[in-house]
Amino acid sequence: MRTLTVGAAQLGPIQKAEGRQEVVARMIALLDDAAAKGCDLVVFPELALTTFFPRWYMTDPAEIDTWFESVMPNAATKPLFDRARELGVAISFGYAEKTPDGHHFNTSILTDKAGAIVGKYRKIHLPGHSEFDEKRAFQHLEKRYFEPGDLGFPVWHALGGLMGMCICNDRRWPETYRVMGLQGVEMVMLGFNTPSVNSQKSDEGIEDRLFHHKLSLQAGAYQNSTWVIAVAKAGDEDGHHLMGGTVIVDPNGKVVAETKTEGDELIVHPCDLDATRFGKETIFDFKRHRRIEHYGLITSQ
Ligand code: CDT
Repeated sequence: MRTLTVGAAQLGPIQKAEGRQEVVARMIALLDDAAAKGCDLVVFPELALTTFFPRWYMTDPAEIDTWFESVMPNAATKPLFDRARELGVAISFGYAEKTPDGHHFNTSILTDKAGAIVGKYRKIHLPGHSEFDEKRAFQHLEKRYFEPGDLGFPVWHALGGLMGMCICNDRRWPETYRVMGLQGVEMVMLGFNTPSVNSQKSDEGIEDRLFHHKLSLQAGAYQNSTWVIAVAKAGDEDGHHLMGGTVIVDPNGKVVAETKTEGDELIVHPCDLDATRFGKETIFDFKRHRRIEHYGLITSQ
């Protein structure tokens, strides 16, 4: 057994006016709870430090940049890194990244138990639109504020396993899991901010949204025989509701832990990374069973 005890640390809503320091204090409280429960790793949501700002239409580059971090860790997040190091707990969380040469990404990182960043992923599948869309019930401007990630879908030897990351909308694409699966991934960590209604289809509500969310995660986990840790930012942000549904999915595709609320809430599960072996060596032994001569269309268009 290679057991990694994982905490999926759901965050409740973060209002537009809420500062990063307040949010980091909430993250530290979840981290403390996770450490007391024996966690090796705590996973936080996408854009964990702020409200889901891509719902707001902005034109002033200086205003837009207030939502981005140009250094990580920085003054606001240092207390989180310091506490993680003191506790000997690895962390993963998402934030808006501005690079030294001015590129903007929706990013997540993984640290080791000493608080050093050992992995970085930049969101590849950016949903939504880039200009104000009056036809939508609310805006989802990720294509305006972020560039598609430029790092691919790497996996990292960390915490005694092979770890991968993706972010929110990436979880709906089978290619996301398969590219990591082909590298032998044993645990995929992801955060999400998912509005509980479809801005272009008012009759698609929270029940359907939760269904598609779990369907994607469970299929990705099963078809690649990997753990999937999916962590929400949930609840009502300035009148805009985000669904919950933080889950831990085992390599058999089963949900083994799930949050019950839309607030700050920790769920914990001891994840045996060796439980990925059976699927990888039998039905999803890619080397033996895949027929890549028939898959060309997937990458040619
Ligand atoms: N954050 C994020 O990627 N949210 C999307 C909403 C899609 S609607 C434009 C998601 O796939 O959950």
